[in-house]
Amino acid sequence: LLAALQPPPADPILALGGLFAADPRPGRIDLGIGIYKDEAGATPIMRSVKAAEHRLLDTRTTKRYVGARGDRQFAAAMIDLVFGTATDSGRVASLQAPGGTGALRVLAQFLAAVRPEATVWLPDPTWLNHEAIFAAVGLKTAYYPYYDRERSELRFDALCERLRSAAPGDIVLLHGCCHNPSGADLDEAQWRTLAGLLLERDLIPFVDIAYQGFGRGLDEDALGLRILAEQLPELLAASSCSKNFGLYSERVGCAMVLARNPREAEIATARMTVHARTLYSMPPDHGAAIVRTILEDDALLTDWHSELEAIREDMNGKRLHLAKAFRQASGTDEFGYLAHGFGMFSLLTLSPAQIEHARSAFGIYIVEDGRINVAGLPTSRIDDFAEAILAIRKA
Ligand code: PLP
Ligand code: TYF
Repeated sequence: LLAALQPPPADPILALGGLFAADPRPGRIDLGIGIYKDEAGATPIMRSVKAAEHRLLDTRTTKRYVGARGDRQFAAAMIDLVFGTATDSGRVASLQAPGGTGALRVLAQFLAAVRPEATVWLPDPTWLNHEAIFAAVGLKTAYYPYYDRERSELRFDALCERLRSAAPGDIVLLHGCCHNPSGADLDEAQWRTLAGLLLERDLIPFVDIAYQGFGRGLDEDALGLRILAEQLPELLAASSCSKNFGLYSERVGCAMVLARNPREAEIATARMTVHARTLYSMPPDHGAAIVRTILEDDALLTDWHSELEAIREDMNGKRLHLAKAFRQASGTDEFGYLAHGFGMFSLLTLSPAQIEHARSAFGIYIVEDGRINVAGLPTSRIDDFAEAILAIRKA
């Protein structure tokens, strides 16, 4: 069974974390995995989350099974958080899932069962796991142009042109906001253009929204998804609470399907539970209970909003500082795009050798495609970082 087995290729983002942990240099900087970090490099539990946990500890009396749909009040609250008033909530099927990844996988499994011939179109570039998740359920994937690494900008015209050639009934995966890895998002006009194109070509959007609240704000970050929901008859969405609630390890997410009417939505939910049952039976309860407790309580909700706003402002402040530091050190505006990106990630145009050089000579850990987690960069190190990157590019 095992004698001929080769080790699988490593996930470059997770592997980088291992290298960082093994590096004894005190001043090293981890810009790898996407977790929010404060100035001290810590990822503390949010105040509102702690308060909700205390409340659960005091009031919960049982750990009975939650069922394959998970917590229905959580799933209903997530529809409001993600879709707002863009659609009648009765048209949305929703199921609590283990993280955004669990939601993606349940929806992929659902698609493989109902539309096995479809191609899933992914942005180039995208999160590495996307292709692997659809491949795991036997769906074909293809890429549409999304981001120009040389010019550090969106390729919206090329994106539209490629999607016009997709077959009717194909699926188009979109990042709801804070695109991973580029930080480049569509603006409102582009979302509207895209909605028209998807409608005209009979393509089904699949929105992965893993960073709601990290870009412009909770409602602002859902704007693209809501435009699609208003204009298209059907849509899939995978939402994650890992980042915006800081619940990474608890595995909280939600799989949602916008249907044409409540009857079809009920069927979609029932179909998703079949996939959940064979994948993991039922989702873990604790994290979703925390999220529900916060979303249903005015005081906790207000506190969570202000914590999220502080995180967002910190990241946006770092982006401005970073762009300014590069402008001062380089005398050009080549890095101005860093200030205009959203969420945690942006891409630097560096060769593999330069990325390796950053690690060995400066202790700066950058993902192999040049992705940096802006939140991993302490404000006190931003100027040094810009100078180090420019020195590496000159070497
Ligand atoms: N989708 C994207 C684009 C991501 O970057 C991530 C990573 O964190 C996820 C989905 C899944 O997040 P999780 O499964 O940790 O909730
Ligand atoms: O892109 C990131 O850094 C996050 C976290 O296999 C992550 O999405 C990275 C790799 C992975 C799982 C999660």
